[in-house]
Amino acid sequence: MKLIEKDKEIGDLIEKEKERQETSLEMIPSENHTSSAVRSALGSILTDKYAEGYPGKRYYAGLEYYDQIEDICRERAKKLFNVVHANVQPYSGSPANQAVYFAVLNPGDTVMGMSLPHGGHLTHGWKVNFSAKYYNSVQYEVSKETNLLDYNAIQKQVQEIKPHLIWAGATAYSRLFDWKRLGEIADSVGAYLAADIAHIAGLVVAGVHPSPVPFVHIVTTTTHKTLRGPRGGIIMITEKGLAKDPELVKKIDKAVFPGLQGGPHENNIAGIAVCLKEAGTSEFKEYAQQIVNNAKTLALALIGCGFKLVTDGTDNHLILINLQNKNILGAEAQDRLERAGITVNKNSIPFDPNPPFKPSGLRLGTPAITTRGMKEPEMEMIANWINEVISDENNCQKVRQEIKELCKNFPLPE
Ligand code: DSN
Repeated sequence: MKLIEKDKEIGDLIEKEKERQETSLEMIPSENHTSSAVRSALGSILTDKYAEGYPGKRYYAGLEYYDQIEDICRERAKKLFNVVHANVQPYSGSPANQAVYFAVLNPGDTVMGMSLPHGGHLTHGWKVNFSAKYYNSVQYEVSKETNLLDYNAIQKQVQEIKPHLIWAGATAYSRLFDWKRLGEIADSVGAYLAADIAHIAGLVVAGVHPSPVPFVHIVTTTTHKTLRGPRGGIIMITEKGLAKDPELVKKIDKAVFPGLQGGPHENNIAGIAVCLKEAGTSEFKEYAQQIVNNAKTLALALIGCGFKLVTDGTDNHLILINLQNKNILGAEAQDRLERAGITVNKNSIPFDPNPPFKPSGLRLGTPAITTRGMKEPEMEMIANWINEVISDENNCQKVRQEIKELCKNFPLPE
């Protein structure tokens, strides 16, 4: 029986959301549209069973096929990212990062990560998060002049602080990471270096962003952003990580289960396995390259419309607009664009004079609209629409109609 016949209330809302996605542009850089193959695995009977433990060592019976699925998923992750171990059980990115703390630190140990308002993540030691409440967190920031990571300054700070763990990775940084330099900095004080590549994982596997793997000990990622899978998390250990700590595989696996989680969501793990297979194809490489080409085109077109971008452009999938010269705050801009059919999110900019709930920036990205097949000409149109809506609220309805027309030519993946 169809969902809509069994539960009309929920079925109707899902249909409405589908129509919303079909007729508008999803431009939050951490979001994407999954394939129907990924969604089939996710919505399969694999949601029915408990599977506490790991393949071959479970606490429940009846897991012959679950074991094979999780093994395939782990092997695909190892091959795709070129790592020696992958744990595919974390429920998402924050639990994956939490497991890293649990595996390699004791409460009170010192951790360094990029400050959230400068582009980092909550779990990299931001003050309201467990990572700063249970650990001694010291944050590094971007340069005031360039808004870029200043590796000399980070090195100096690391030498003074001598952290046990350093996080590298971001949610709102539009430039490449110098993993080699970060590796040297961590090694100089004997710290673990963990790369959180949640935003850029799809770009990394496609080779359009340098891989951190040769230079870091641990890599974490979500699976639903540029990687285009279901919501989930992976923790990976590199050769360098194993050389630093031969117990690292055991420590990470024990931290995930039984340390922090119970039964893994094996339907999700099957969906991740499918997305990892898709991410190993030549079509995916082209897709990832197009994400970056689109972001660069959009960035230039926005600059052409008088927008000021943090770091003046992008090397990856995301753009951070500094709205201070436009006399509008991020929240109002986000609301206007939503009414016009462009979904983006308000975001702090480095050294933002305004509070996080009323920040001066707007974060947008190209992964989802690139999945729909949009290319450079559409990026020019989108920049003009953003400009029209930010310049004059009265343009929202006109732009909404134009976006609906554009979306008819770029269906969601089926
Ligand atoms: N919430 C994610 C993002 O939007 O970037 C980070 O975890």
